[in-house]
Amino acid sequence: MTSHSRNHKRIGRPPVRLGLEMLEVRWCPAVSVLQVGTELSIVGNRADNDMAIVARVDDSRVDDPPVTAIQVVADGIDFGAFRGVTRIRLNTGAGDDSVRYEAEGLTSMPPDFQADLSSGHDTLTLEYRNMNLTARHSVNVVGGSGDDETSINLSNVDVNAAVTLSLGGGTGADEVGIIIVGGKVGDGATLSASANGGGGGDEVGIIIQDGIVGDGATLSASANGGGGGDEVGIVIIGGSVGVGATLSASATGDGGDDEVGIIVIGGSVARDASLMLSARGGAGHDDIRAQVMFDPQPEPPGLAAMLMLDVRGDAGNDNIRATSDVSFDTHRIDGGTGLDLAYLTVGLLPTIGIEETIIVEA
Ligand SMILES: [Ca+2]
Ligand SMILES: [Ca+2]
Ligand SMILES: [Ca+2]
Repeated sequence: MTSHSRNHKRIGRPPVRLGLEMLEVRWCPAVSVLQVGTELSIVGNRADNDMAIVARVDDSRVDDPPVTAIQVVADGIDFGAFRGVTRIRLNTGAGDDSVRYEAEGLTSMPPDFQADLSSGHDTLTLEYRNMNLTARHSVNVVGGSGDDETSINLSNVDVNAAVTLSLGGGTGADEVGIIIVGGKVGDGATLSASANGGGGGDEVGIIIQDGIVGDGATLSASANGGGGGDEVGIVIIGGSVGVGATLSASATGDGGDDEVGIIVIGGSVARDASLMLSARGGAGHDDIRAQVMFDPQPEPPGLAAMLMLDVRGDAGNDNIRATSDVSFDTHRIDGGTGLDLAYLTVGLLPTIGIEETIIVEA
């Protein structure tokens, strides 16, 4: 290329101007909160996120019927109130996250709740207070990997609908708990509560205190330790099972050497009602306890109701002890394979105090 043509090109090119452009100020919180239609999505990042989600009656407005507002505060930032939400989807992302969810005094149905706590050692507590659940409602929590603590408390909730609670710890040593105090399952309604530890040595528990299962209603509680050596327990204290109603409780250790227990203390079971209790060790050397202590007043359960007790050690060398102050219509005590030791003590008529003891060595 000649020097002439180079000069020619330089002349024809427009001058380049360099300059600085102002960057807009961007607000980048670690947690994103977005409502699309009736779904509220809350997503954390890789850091340890701290979230508080509160559902309560929106008292900033006068509505008839009153409207529910979901207030979200995450990592110290107030994201404001969201209305018209029928479902909350939460993913906390990696990191050791802490989430507290409260639904209090609502006059309409709270949003369904789905949470994935992802990796990290996470904590999630859910509390429902002073409200009626009058339609379908579901809570589904997955702890993901890490040692997670998840719990739901249905204190003082009057349940009149089809409600499904499912809490899963995932891998890691988790604590998973469902507590129902004074909950009522209305006539013909259904409450299904399931707590699963997943892999790892978990503590899994369901407590039902003074629960009322209405006529024809169903309350089923299932606690499962999953793989690993777990502590799994279901405790039912007081309460009543109405005419034609069903209360079923199933505690399973699953794989690993587990401690499994079911305890029933007091309460009443009406005629044509069913009480079904199941405790299983699953594979591994398990320690299994089933204890039933009814208050025989005003009517000893078992005389007019269907009572079933199913205790199994499954594979492994298990230690089983089942005691009851009432007789069961069907009871199965089965050590399964392995060298098991099983004791069954049943007071056929507790007022007279006759007892029958069966020792099974397999
Ligand atoms: Ca996170
Ligand atoms: Ca986790
Ligand atoms: Ca686990």
